[in-house]
Amino acid sequence: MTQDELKAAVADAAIKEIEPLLAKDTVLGIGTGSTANLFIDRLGALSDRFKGAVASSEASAERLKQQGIEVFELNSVGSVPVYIDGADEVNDHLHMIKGGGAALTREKIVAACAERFICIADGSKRVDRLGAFPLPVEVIPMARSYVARELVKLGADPVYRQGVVTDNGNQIIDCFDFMIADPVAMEARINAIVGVVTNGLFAARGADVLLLGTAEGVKRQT
Ligand code: ABF
Repeated sequence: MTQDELKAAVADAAIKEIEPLLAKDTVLGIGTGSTANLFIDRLGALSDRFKGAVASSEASAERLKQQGIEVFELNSVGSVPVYIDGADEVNDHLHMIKGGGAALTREKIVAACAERFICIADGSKRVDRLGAFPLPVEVIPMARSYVARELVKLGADPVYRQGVVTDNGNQIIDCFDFMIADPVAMEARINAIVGVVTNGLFAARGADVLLLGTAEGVKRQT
């Protein structure tokens, strides 16, 4: 199976996973990226069975609207029963690196609000140790050089992602060559650097369910 077929299979599995949660007042949390897009495209057929969605990016909000799904501001929503999103890497503890698409801060906010986080990913995202994928860090623009110097002290090789402005008006530094032994501790340590908005480690609040697309079928891990 191709990577795209594996992503489509997990999108199908995610629809089955969330169907029992759908009710007239349900507002779903929806992520960003190509796997999340496949999920959004399938969700359109169910649009009359739930209230709407909050999105982790402007791009996903637009795609949801195209599917006839109403998009709400997070501040106007009381609860988010489930958040469905992809990942760049995921380990056995369901800790993740996310943010390859630069949407990490909004993704982390929606994930924090959600009662349950369902990670949807093809098998290539599964790793024993996080860090082969460059860890994104969203920074306030004026703090970029300072934050980069602090990231070097933590062992990373930081590279400014040129030309990218996040939905929040900030910039992204990618941390290369950064094998992460303790994701929970490193997430907190990077977030404590002044000028960091957030980093792409999702470990303090990891996924609750992983739907992983493999050649043997979709594997479900909790
Ligand atoms: C989002 O999309 C991100 O956090 C992650 O960077 C990316 C995964 O993309 P894809 O599904 O296209 O592999 O979930």
